[in-house]
Amino acid sequence: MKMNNLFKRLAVGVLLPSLLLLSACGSGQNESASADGIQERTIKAGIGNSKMHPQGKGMEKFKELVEEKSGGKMKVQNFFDATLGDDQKMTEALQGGLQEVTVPSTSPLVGMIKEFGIYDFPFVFNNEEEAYTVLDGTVGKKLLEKLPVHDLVGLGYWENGFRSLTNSKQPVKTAEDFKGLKLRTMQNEVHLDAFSKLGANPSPMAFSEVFTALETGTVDGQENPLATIQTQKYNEVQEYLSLTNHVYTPFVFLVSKKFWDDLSEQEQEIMSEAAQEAGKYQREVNQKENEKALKYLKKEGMKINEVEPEEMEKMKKAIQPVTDEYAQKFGPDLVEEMMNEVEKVREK
Ligand code: TK8
Repeated sequence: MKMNNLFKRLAVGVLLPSLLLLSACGSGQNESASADGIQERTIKAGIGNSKMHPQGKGMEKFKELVEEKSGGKMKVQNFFDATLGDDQKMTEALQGGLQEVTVPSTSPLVGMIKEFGIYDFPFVFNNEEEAYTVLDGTVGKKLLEKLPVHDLVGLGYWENGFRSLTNSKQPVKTAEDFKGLKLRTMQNEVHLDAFSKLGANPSPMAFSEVFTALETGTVDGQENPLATIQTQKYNEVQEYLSLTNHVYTPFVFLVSKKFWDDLSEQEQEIMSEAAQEAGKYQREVNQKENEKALKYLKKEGMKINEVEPEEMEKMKKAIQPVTDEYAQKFGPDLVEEMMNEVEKVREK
């Protein structure tokens, strides 16, 4: 009894006020709000790709912009190469308030928000402009609005981009060439089912495990945009690069909602503007670096092939049942809205 009372008093007298004090301070800052509404803060940001990848360059731009706009009060600490964990793990760290920012591919987030899977339908976008129209338009916004109930805030889309296939066995020129290939895919059911439909043996795997899996032959191949193939040095363990461009992957800029809710309006604006400005820059860099990467990979001796449009059409047909099935699951109206947006760009 006595202990109990003592504990209660301690709780009310010491623990409670210090807890209140802690939550008033929020995470990562040590000064109270100043006249301009900006406090000293440290923002821990992590991504899966390297500092040299366009995504890394985007993060460095974000850091520069936040620090500049906050007069040096808000600091961004960038962590690259999945040192804080892979996309799913970092997203969970944001939800728990242990990390402030991450920019994952949307694909591994489908376990949380299934509708993100509409971006995983192969051969939907023909070029970046079509993708930007959907992502920056009403469809893209609707999906970002699904984040806050999961303790996340989405500040827009960056670009991972069009994915192509590498493997150690053979050039992939036709739908038949996928048969029997052991492929790493992202942790995403649309990708898994689509590659299965083509006759490949796909297995889902976190990004940071891919190089070793390719090197040891656990899988024969993987698919990613060219800048990733270059910066992850997949060319050292893969002989063939087939320019399939089979699907476009966006990155989504995520902030921990716990952290976000603690920010002043001014601070939220700084984060939001910086994420968008850096995103614009990142998309430009990405397009340029993907072009450069193709030349680099050729020079490094990868055997590169294109895929004829009729063969692409056959691949698309083969996986149509998968797309149809998931369109039902994700919401036919949403899929229709996306396709209408794409059509509008095509008609221009
Ligand atoms: C990086 C990943 C990567 C993605 C993948 O964290 O997993 O293959 O393309 O860019 O998001």
